[in-house]
This record gives sequence, C-alpha cells and structure tokens, in this order.
Amino acid sequence: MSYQNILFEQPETGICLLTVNRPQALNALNSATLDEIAQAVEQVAADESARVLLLTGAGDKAFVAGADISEMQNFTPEQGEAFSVRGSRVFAALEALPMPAIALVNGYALGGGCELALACDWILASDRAVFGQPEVNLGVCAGFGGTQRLPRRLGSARAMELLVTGRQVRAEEALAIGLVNEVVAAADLLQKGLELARLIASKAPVAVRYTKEAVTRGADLNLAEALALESQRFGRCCATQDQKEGMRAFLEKRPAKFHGG
Ligand code: DAK
Repeated sequence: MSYQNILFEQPETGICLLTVNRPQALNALNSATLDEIAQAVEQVAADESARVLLLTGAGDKAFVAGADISEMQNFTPEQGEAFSVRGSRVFAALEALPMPAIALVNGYALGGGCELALACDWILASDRAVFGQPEVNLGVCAGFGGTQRLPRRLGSARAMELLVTGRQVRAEEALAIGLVNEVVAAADLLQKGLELARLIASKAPVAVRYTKEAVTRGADLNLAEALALESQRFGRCCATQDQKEGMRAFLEKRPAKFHGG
C-alpha cells in the first residue's frame, strides 16, 4: 500500500513503525493523514505476525503538532462533529490493537498529537518532547479523546488543569506526572523504541495479547468481572504450545523458543 502522509515500515520481523510524515506542517493531522493512519492501523491489526507498533513523527521538531488548523478553520458545526468522529474512530482502532502500541514522542505533541500519543499504550519521550492540549486557545475543546483519555492517564484534577489552561508540559514534568514512562536523549529515541519493541517481540505473543486485552478491557469492568476476564485469558494461555514451551524451558534452565501459538 502506498501512502503520501505517513511512512509505514517493518524494520524488523514483528515490529511495525508508523511515522506521521508531514514535517513541513509539524506533522499536523489533516483528514488525508487520519485516513492513512486508519489504513495502516487496519494493516497492523490484520497482520498475525505483528508483535508491536511504534508510532512517531518525522523530523526533529514535532511528533504531531495537532489536528490541522488550516483544515478546521472554516468548519461548520456538522463538519466539526464529523471530523471529531472520524479522528475518534481512528484513535479507538489504534487503542484496540491487539498488540502493544508505543508512541515515540520526539518533539511537540499538542492537541490531536497528544491525543494520538494517549491512544497508544504508553509513551517513550525524547528530552525535547513537549505535551499540551492547547485547544482552548483556538476556541474548541479537545476533539480526539483528550477529555477522556488524559484524565484516565493522569487523574482528573491534573488533566483538567492541562485541558482548561492549555499549559504545555516538557518531558521531565511529563515523566513526573506519569504522562510518559521514560525520557531518553533525542538521538537515542528510535533505538530505544526498537529495543523495547524487540523485548516485547521476544515474549510469548498470545500471552502479550491477552495481557493487553485484560488490562485495557478490564479497566472498563468492575473488579470481579475484570478478574474473571483475567482468569479466562490465563486459561486460554494454557491451551497454547508456547505455555508448555515457556514452562518446560524454565524447568530445563534454557531460554524459551516461542512460536506464537
Ligand atoms: N495545523 C496546521 N499547521 C500547523 C500546525 C497545526 N496544528 N502546527 C504547526 N503548523 C504549521 C505552521 O503553520 C507552519 O506552517 P508555515 O507557516 O511554515 O506554512 C509550520 O507548521 C511550522 O510551524 P511554526 O512556524 O509555528 O513553528 P514554531 O516552531 O514557531 O512553533 C508550535 C511550533 C508547535 C509551538 C506552533 O506551530 C504551534 O503552536 N502550533 C499549533 C499547535 C496547536 O495549537 N495544536 C493544537 C491544534 S488543535 C475537534 C477535532 C479535533 C480537535 C479539536 C476539536 N472537533 C472537530 C470537535 C483537535 C484540535 C487540535 O489538535
């Protein structure tokens, strides 16, 4: 599949790398870019061999500087709602991927860019990363899930502060408030992301997928239902060859060789 606004590669077996590629507009998300991200996410979801998705932005300045303001400027209310629904669907599909998705935030992650990173399972940031939800400066509220995902990640008080003030947060503060898992030097970001992806890809794939499912679906259930889901998925893991292999390898004091089933 050929793309104009994103790059989509598999740099190593099982590792997918999606790069939003509009550096001249700081990788701002217009409709065409959202559609291409949607297609790439569909491609990853359908790929049985995909173990992890890394998502980043082209250039050294921005991850994604938001939804494309020039496209949104003259929206009617109907167009605004349609654009928000379109973006929200894409981000929901990203969030629902069965394998982990990690945002590598290399610069500005503002508005829709911060929301795109939040739709990933976690964020690895460069020391140049800057996060924020500046929509209130533009006369809109966040439209791609920020009002919902940011409070779930940070707690409602901190998220509310950022959403209603539009204040920007640099990498170190983002680490301190739990918005990102780790901060690394900008030059090392992709390498660190690939190392992380390799580590995940080396684990039992079905166990990784069920773990993600239990964590993400469990968050919307009550504790008893969530624990029941975990037990079911644990049981299903016991139906795999990889579970037999993983435990046998431990007992035989050798590394396990997983096959994905
Ligand atoms: N959209 C379009 N173009 C953008 C852009 C954006 N979000 N951000 C930057 N650019 C463009 C600039 O216009 C400029 O283009 P040229 O003038 O060169 O043609 C180029 O990228 C370089 O930007 P700057 O010259 O401004 O670069 P600086 O280093 O001076 O500043 C900056 C970097 C990131 C601080 C600045 O560009 C900036 O403040 N950008 C806007 C950040 C922002 O406000 N982002 C949030 C966008 S709003 C909804 C759906 C979705 C949303 C809301 C509602 N519904 C439908 C309800 C989401 C909203 C957003 O994401």
